[in-house]
Amino acid sequence: MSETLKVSIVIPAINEERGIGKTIDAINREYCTHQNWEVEILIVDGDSQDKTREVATSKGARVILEKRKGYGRAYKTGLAQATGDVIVTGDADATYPFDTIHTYIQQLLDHHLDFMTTDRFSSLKHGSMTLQHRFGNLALAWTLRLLFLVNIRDSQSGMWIFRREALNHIQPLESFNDGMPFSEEIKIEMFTTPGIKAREIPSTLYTREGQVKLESFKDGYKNLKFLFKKRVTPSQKKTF
Ligand SMILES: Nc1nc2c(ncn2[C@@H]2O[C@H](COP(=O)(O)OP(=O)(O)OP(=O)(O)O)[C@@H](O)[C@H]2O)c(=O)[nH]1
Ligand SMILES: [Mg+2]
Repeated sequence: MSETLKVSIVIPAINEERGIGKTIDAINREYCTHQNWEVEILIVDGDSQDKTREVATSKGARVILEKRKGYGRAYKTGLAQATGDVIVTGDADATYPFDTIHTYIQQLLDHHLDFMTTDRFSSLKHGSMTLQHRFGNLALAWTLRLLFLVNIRDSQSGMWIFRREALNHIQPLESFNDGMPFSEEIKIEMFTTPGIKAREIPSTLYTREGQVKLESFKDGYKNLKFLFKKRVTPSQKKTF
């Protein structure tokens, strides 16, 4: 049998009782066990007022309570506690293809990659993204490409598959943005750090379960402002 690979699945969640169960159930644990991958599921809960924590625990996940607000804040806390050799992320709203992550992990291993981000636009499911969101995402991705010369189509995708070791070569986790810009920031860091092999892969997006947390205009503007600010801020990353 092949050597054990530890996989940590890190999922931020706030009031996602409608999507969290479906999200966790989609993971093909049978395949992982067959491959001798040991899977831990970490739910970083932002003090949900519904049954998110109970549902997550009943599905075998470990719940980390992070009361401080923010998508990025949740990831900073969750990633610091993830012990896997490989980390997989995604939302708790059943939009990301957790049913396919075993093939993504296999791809990371087979191609000796350090970081993969998923392009949701390759196969958007009907009704999964409003026209307004699509336009916003397009504008943000264009800005990121121009400012950082990183060739990715989907700068806001929340599903990444990467080696934990890569985190040791980018800027310290704590200096990342606490809000939604965390998503674009991790891609900029991974794609612009020499020595890190990063790739964007085709993926999909399903229709959301439960209430939207994103505030389109406010978050879109914050993400845009963040890109310009980061462009002129000196990097804090270590080199290989
Ligand atoms: N712990 C924690 N999780 C959060 C917070 N804000 C958002 N999340 C979670 O982070 C994930 C991303 O948030 P979403 O509201 O789905 O944002 P989005 O995917 O850009 O927008 P949608 O198109 O509505 O899905 C979801 O699983 C949320 O529950 C927060 O402040 N704390
Ligand atoms: Mg979402």
